Amino acid sequence: MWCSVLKLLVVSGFFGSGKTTFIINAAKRLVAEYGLKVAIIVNDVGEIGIDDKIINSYGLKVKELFGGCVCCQLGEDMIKTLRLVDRRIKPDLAVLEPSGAADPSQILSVVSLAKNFELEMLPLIILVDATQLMLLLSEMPLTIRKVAFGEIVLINKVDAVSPEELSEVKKEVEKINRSAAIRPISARREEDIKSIIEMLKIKDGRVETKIRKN
Ligand SMILES: Nc1nc2c(ncn2[C@@H]2O[C@H](COP(=O)(O)OP(=O)(O)OP(=O)(O)O)[C@@H](O)[C@H]2O)c(=O)[nH]1
Ligand SMILES: [Mg+2]
Repeated sequence: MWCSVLKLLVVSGFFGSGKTTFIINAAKRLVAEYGLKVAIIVNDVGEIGIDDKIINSYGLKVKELFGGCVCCQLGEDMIKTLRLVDRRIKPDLAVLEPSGAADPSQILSVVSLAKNFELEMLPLIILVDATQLMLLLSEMPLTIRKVAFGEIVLINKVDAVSPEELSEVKKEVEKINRSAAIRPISARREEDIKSIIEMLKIKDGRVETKIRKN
């Protein structure tokens, strides 16, 4: 019996860290250059999928890319949504943007609970806003500790900080997460998106990277 496996990329991070910007730019590239069918799953319908301005400016084909733009909350609903996306859209890759308040460890445990359902997680990406990290560390230290769960930590908005500020932020991120691949990027820059996609090892229209399998 043929059995599909849903490849899932989770792009987490605090509010405003640049998740949507990263996902849209990465998805656009995955569609155009790798020929992948990408489903984007966000918490808020309307957050990205139906904004005409974004769609037009990126020249995206709405149905292909946003076919999977569905409401999702953590827990059973998330699994139901993933199943639905798998069955109805059959994407090569599903990209999930959890709310900025979501706890990445909770997402991982929900995913591991998925039964009778083939799901492969790509490395968990966590975005950090380089312009906000020092402030968040002092005001909301517990929130920023969640960065420890990332397998790839993207220090975003490097265009908006000085080299000195970036190096300070990088040191702090390294203290919080010693095992992640840490990359400074601007989610607005094509070349940065390209290099992160290369880390996901996509070959012949297939996502090869496989970190977890439930
Ligand atoms: N300077 C700069 N701004 C960026 C970059 N990436 C994203 N932004 C801006 O940061 C703001 C938040 O970006 P989003 O992509 O909406 O962030 P998000 O994490 O999806 O936000 P929420 O869904 O509200 O949590 C927007 O105004 C973006 O244009 C970047 O690389 N550099
Ligand atoms: Mg967003």
